[in-house]
Amino acid sequence: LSEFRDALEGEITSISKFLSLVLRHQPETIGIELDQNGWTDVETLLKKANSYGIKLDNETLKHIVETNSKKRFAFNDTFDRIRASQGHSIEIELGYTSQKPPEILFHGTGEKSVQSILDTGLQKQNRQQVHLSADLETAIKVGQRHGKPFVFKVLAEQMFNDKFEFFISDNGVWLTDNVPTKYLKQNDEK
Ligand code: HQG
Repeated sequence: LSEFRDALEGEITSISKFLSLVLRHQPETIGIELDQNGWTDVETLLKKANSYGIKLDNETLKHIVETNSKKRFAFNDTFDRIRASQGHSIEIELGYTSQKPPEILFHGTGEKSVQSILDTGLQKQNRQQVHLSADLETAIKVGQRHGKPFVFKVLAEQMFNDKFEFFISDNGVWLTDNVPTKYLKQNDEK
């Protein structure tokens, strides 16, 4: 049975990637629109997806929202709208309230970016914010997406005391606009 399970899991993963594409980056590829807070109508999303040959129904969508490993997507209270909880490249207002972060947060990147980050600090690049995590393991995983991983410690509490704003997304990712070099430490540095 394991091969059927693997096949199903593969399908779920590709639908999840499709949802990341249209809910974070390019809704226009299937002709949907996100409102200013990133929400879109579930029925329209399903209809448009189907019209582009993506087989997706309400039940599967609910399954993905509930079981997605990083809880990337969220429904509104009435389950008729959906959005990505973070990770957007298009400009939207997520509406999270500013919060005091833990003393230290982590950011995983690829070794090839380290020098540039030391030169200019962490920049949001194509996304709307810099993404940070409260735990080291997550940062290592994120870094692995960019080649040989490298983890920076971010002196988050110190930044907060210096009036930088921090937000935590519904799925537990810490967000901030940028991190100047003076708040960065290599993970093994004291
Ligand atoms: C790097 C995933 C050179 C930065 C993850 C990163 C995350 C610089 C890359 C979420 C730089 C941008 C975001 C500078 C930053 N010079 N490189 N000054 N400043 N960078 O994908 O943080 O699975 O936009 O280190 O789990 O890797 O999609 O950001 O390597 O939460 O849900 O520029 O995406 O979530 O890459 O990942 P990304 P990220 P999902």
